[in-house]
Amino acid sequence: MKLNTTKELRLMANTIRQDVIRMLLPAQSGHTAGPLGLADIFSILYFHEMKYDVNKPDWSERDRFVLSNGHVAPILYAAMARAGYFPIEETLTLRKLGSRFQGHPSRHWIPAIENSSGPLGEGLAIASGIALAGKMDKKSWRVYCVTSDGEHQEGSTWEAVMFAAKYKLDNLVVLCDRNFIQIDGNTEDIMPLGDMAAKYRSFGWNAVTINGHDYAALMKALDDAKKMKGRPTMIIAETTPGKGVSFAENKFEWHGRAPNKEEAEKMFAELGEERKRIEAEPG
Ligand SMILES: Cc1ncc(C[n+]2csc(CCOP(=O)(O)OP(=O)(O)O)c2C)c(N)n1
Ligand SMILES: [Mg+2]
Repeated sequence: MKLNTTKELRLMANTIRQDVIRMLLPAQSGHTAGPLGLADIFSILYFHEMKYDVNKPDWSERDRFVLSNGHVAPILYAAMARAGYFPIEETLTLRKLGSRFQGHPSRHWIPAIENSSGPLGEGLAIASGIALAGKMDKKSWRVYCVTSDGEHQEGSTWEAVMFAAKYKLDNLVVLCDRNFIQIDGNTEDIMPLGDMAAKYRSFGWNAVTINGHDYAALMKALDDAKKMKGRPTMIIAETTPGKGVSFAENKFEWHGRAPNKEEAEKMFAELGEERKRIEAEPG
């Protein structure tokens, strides 16, 4: 499903943010900050950018989407449900015994999920391998990968960075959720990552740093990536963890906890207000 305007995409981001809260509440465990921070990126990827067919999840010409930081699963489930892969109601079984919507995504149970994830630091290697296969087969589909800043503290990520540059994987575009938090603190306190785009450039990538909630900037960076020849693209998307909920924004404490009933009500209220503001804007 394609959405034509930024307003529609922003409303979709608001919808999937609310879906995330709806999933986390009955689960009473899971991650809040990352999924809320990534909602705008997922709205653009699933409703503007990527080529796929929900009725043919294994369509050979689909763009491949690799989620590396699997703990943000609720935002992936919400976007895929709203795209039409499965009913949104089923995602409310998040983290329940027997549900296919576990805390981290599994490719065995859910259509169109290319990679199971959860162990961090694997996705970029998986995405690079898929991109190389696409090149060897002379395919026109592209590989989209979402990764996190915390994952860049792992050596395996940098092995994949070298690999993708060596094989000139210009069919690969990676978005890094640069939210400056990880499980137990701020990234720059725990293991500083510094200027990530500069690091990527020095490894031979095309790399830009943008505001990960700026629709025009995200769309331009994705378009530029398509025009880039001979280099993979890294979009360092600076996001606000917990985006949309004032008391959760920029707090690493919300990395891995679910809202209780009272907190969820406040979250719905704030997101509901934001929805009204977006709806009131000119088309
Ligand atoms: C290999 C591995 N080590 C540790 C973990 C535990 N873990 C889960 S999320 C996380 C924080 C990673 O940072 P980031 O992805 O930036 O988190 P966020 O921004 O979503 O808070 C850690 C250490 C894991 N899932 N995999
Ligand atoms: Mg982070």
